Amino acid sequence: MLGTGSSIEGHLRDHAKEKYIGAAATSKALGDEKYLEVLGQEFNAMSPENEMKWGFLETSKGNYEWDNADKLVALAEENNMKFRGHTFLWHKRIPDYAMALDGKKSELQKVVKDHINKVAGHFKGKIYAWDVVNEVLNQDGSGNKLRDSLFSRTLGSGFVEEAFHTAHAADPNAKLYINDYGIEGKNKKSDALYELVKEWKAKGVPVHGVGMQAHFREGNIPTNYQHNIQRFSDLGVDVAITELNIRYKLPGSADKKAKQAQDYSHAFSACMNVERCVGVTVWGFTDKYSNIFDQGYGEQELWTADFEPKSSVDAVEKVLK
Ligand code: 9MR
Repeated sequence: MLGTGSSIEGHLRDHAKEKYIGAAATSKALGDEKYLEVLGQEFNAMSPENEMKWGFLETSKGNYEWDNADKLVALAEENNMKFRGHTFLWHKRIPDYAMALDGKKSELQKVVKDHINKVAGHFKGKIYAWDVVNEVLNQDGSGNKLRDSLFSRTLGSGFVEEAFHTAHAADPNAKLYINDYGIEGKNKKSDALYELVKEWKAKGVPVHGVGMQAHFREGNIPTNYQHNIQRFSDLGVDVAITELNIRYKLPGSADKKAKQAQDYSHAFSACMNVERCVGVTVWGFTDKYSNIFDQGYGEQELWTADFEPKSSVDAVEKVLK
């Protein structure tokens, strides 16, 4: 059938000039040759889909298993790709022993600091950027602007700044990001983040970038996306699109696929048009290994489950060119 496939010549990464094009990779697919081929050929940056999350690394108290994360870092090096570390602190995937420190401030403070030092130290020199904190904002910018979590409850709102200081001391060359979802457009949540970043910059907190996840339902790209990226970059930080994918309601159709390509194009353009938007990472690149968290929706990646490039790949290529 015509119209669903791609006609690209060359590879996406060849067209990414000043900006990188990345993909989240999963260690589950490391035995899949076709997966490795497309990943290395098309992308020049990588994020670990799960392998650097706290609970995945520290499998029992004090016992860090680096193997899967190390394999991804080595693969990125082989393919000359930048690496985005994801993530030191998230309210999910926290080891049980740390979860049990709810309410115990000084103990949790020490454990968090040790964790950041250990992980940043292990990968020191290999990481282009770290998502220091992930999804710490609340939805409406109320109160101290942070979501209720083990960290905010027990350590207070200063935990974010402290995490940035710790990470910066541990790996001074890595760019340090705050990463979140729902901040792609201008809204209460992104307004709250804007105020926080401004405050942190004024205080000398080493925050270097804002990561906008960008898990979109088709037809839901905010109209003020580029403008919003621009206003953050005007604060003197880099911006990255960190987890892009565009899902539609299944089953797919030619129309949905065409609209998906338009949406991918729109999202990439929003970044390409802003100088300090440094790159776009897609969260998975093939529907074969794709995390679906929205029931009934899917086919959200650039390549099909059979590694056929979709027309979205053409659309992205045009924007990169
Ligand atoms: O894609 C990831 C999935 O495989 C994991 O089960 C899940 C929980 O660890 O995390 C997913 O990745 C999330 C990312 O770390 C943060 N933003 C939302 C992503 C998609 O749910």
